[in-house]
Amino acid sequence: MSRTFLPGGMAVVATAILLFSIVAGCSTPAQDPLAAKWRVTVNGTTEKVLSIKDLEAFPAVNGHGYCVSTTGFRFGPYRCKGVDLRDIAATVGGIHPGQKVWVSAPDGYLWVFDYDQVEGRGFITFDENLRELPPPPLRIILMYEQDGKPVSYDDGGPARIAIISEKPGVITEGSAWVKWVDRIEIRD
Ligand SMILES: Nc1nc2c(c(=O)[nH]1)N[C@H]1C(S)=C(S)[C@@H](COP(=O)(O)O)O[C@H]1N2
Ligand SMILES: [Mo]
Repeated sequence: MSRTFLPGGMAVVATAILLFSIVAGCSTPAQDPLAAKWRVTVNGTTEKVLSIKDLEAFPAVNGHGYCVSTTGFRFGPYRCKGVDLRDIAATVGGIHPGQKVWVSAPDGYLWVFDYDQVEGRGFITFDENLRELPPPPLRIILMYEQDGKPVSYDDGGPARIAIISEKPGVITEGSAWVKWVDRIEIRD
């Protein structure tokens, strides 16, 4: 490389500006390029399209999330922040007894929650040793922050399903933690 694109001094300044914008500008979910483009379509009796900014305007729910894959690999524990699925459903007519919520992602993955689960009941839970635990009250959230940071793409961000509890150490099945959520449907 005998010739550079920018004179040395300008390259240093450009790098400094770039680094500054990464540190200062892109740390909140809505400003992250992936998060800025992300939308979820919510379908019930009406339809709404929500952005991360829209999610941030809902009442925020915080809790402990911890899941395990079918192969026994554990993800977490995490501090999870997001929006209760019931609050999201409420914007398109709500969810009523007997209905189900279909949550899907661009890779074709789909998970269905029944009404009881949306109310936080009927999940199988485990303790740290993967022994089944009487399930405490749980909440399903569409999580946009994990451990105080935007959810990374690798972790299923910008928005992923998390099943959370008030106290830590409650493990749920990873298959329900839909990554890269882009569609939520309330169905009979
Ligand atoms: N969109 C999407 N979400 C998904 C999956 C998937 O394949 N696609 N796999 C699920 C399963 S089975 C598990 S155990 C957890 C963690 O899966 P990972 O090991 O692929 O991260 O994510 C869940 N969410
Ligand atoms: Mo899994």
